[in-house]
Amino acid sequence: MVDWDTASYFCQSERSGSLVSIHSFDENDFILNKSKSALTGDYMWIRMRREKDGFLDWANGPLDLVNYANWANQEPNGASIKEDCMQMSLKQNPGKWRDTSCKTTASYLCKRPQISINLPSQEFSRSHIVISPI
Ligand SMILES: [Ca+2]
Repeated sequence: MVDWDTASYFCQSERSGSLVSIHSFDENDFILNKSKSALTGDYMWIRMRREKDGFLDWANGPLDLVNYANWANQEPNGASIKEDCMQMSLKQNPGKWRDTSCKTTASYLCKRPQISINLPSQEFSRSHIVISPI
């Protein structure tokens, strides 16, 4: 379990990728399922962060559209109390997102494009590899 910065740095430096970004219900489900075999703990980091301008964005990785979210009830609720990093719940509220302090610790998954040819590019699970950090 590590804080958001450590997780993000590990994915970039050790896995040539980034923390997971999520762009559809299917992708959210895919990652939740992947977490069940790969991760421990109640939450995992995703790459979404609150930027200085207050907007949520996919930080520290490729430019990705913010086109999907799966917030838990009453989340995100931490704009005024520095809950600037986002997590996905694994146990209590599986698949739902929340904002929380970037300094708390959680598990994480890294994502990187699959290097291959003749890929059906729209199918997430074949166009990307999601890997556990350890
Ligand atoms: Ca929150």
